[in-house]
Amino acid sequence: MAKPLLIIGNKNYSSWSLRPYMALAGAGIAFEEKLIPFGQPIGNAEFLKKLRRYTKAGLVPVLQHDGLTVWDSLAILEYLAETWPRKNLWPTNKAARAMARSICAEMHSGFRHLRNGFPMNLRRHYKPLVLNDAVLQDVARMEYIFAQARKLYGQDGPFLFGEFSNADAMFAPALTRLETFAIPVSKSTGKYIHAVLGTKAFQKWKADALKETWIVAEDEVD
Ligand SMILES: N[C@@H](CCC(=O)N[C@@H](CS)C(=O)NCC(=O)O)C(=O)O
Repeated sequence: MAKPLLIIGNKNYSSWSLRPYMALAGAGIAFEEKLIPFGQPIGNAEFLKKLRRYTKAGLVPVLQHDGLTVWDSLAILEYLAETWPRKNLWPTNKAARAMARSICAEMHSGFRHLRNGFPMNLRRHYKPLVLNDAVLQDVARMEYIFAQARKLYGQDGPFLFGEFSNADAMFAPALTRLETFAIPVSKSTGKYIHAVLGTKAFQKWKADALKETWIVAEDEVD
């Protein structure tokens, strides 16, 4: 089968790009990547011009494979699971799969307070900040999800559903935020963060991110 091409933004900042990258690399699917740097401000004409070659949607990530174009992280995760079924990117158990899909959708449309106030920025490590109630609620909800998935389906490995799945890929950027912003979490969440951020897939992404020199002012919190 031809290798898919994943089009992404800056590895230091592009949280949505990290998700399909983690799914591909975490599942061991061979792929090519094309990075289009954001520039200033985000959404600038130069970025959009380069991206237009692949999609008119105007956002990364985008996947091209076998003459098809798939855009938006969640659609890409679905496409990968369907195209490489033996990689079990969705859990094989139906109830686990239903939960995995639900929490991925919840991440895709929710956790706004955490996502908006604490942008992914892998090169920074912040001192603990005072968190408002809305952010604390996002973190509590996320930790509850993690605990439930691990308790019900996590017995065969360190990830949410035991083996690595799309759910771990989807939450990976949030885990980086919990770490870089020194957000207090339970011991079991800490272990889960360690499992995902310790994968070869994430370590490779991070090593590349740390070599980048582009600064995106909107994603720098002071
Ligand atoms: N819901 C979309 C969000 C994609 C998104 O917001 N991508 C950001 C980068 S992380 C982007 O392309 N920003 C460039 C811009 O806003 O011009 C997805 O899941 O793929």
